[in-house]
Amino acid sequence: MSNITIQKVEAIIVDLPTIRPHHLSMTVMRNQAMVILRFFCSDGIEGIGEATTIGGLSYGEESPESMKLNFDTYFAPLLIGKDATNIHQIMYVLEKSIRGNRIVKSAVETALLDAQGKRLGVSVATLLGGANTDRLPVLWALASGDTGKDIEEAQELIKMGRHNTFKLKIGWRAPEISIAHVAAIKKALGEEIKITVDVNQAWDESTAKIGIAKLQDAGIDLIEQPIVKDNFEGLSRLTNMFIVPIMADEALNDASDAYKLAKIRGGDVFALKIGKSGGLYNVLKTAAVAEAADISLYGGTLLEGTIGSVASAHAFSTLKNMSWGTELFGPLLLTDDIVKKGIEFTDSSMKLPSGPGLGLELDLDKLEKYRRK
Ligand code: MUC
Ligand code: MG
Repeated sequence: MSNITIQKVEAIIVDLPTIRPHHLSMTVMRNQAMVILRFFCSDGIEGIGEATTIGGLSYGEESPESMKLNFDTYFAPLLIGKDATNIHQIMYVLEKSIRGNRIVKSAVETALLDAQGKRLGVSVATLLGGANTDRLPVLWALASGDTGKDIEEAQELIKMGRHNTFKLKIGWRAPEISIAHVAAIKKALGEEIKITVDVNQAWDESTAKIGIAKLQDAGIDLIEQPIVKDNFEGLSRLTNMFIVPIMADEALNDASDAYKLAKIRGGDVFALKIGKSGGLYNVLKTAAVAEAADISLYGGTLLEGTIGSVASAHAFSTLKNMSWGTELFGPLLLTDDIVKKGIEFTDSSMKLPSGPGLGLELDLDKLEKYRRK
């Protein structure tokens, strides 16, 4: 046991504006609320983490407000005075004492890894065993709610070289309207541009059978979570029925879900997210189950800002094959940032920051500016 302890912790809700409304099947996001964790350790090192979800309580069971309240009330007393260098020991205590709250657990583990990396002078990816790559492919989600605007947005981004793959968020309109929207975008962008579709659980299984057949005919590359998350057998039936790959997102939280889905082939691809899994080590366990079952990997997001996206990128960078790339574009959806130097997005990919820990520095003025009063 080291004598380096966690002395003080803080959870700050920040609200950042988005560049445009972002339409999902269950909500329209007009700004993003993130809970930023700051851990101050007895050796003078600070670790930072981020707990972010989508649209209050409309996407998952944790909201920004519940995450801050639960952190302050239940997590903080378990963290103060603990050995800051023993991350597994702290996470085991949290696992035993606190049910669920996976997004907060992920942010806690991120802050501990950031501090430990800074302490040892190595990156979070190095702490996880080493990065396999320092660049990860990043797609962009078209979700303005308007077909013409989505096409213009995509064409501009292709011209800039920022993205060459697009994910379309559908399911909030009637299936025939959604499918016509997807087909029009695919046709306008052409063969070389990959298009994936996220239905975010909006269809029942029989609607999904008809809808996916049409999306497959339109040349769509990947279909994400077409049906309700609990219908594992349905996901398995759809996976067996179609050539176009089906991806499990909301159905899959941790390695135990991954195991249950893998056993029945509920998905050709798994969307990994540190928030869903409850941390970086856990997301790698989920990935290990997928790899064992020959299920492909995709680096997902809960539309985190820079801290959460970089934490995800450190974990994803250690995997040997992220064959479907990532969607770590969250920071690009925001008009501003709360870190000094953000992520570099070029060539349809992002670069992993190179400094110790996450490789990020908080901008305290911006943190104050966007802090919820
Ligand atoms: C989801 O379900 O994948 C990720 C990108 C995006 O636009 O929404 C999220 C959530
Ligand atoms: Mg999804």
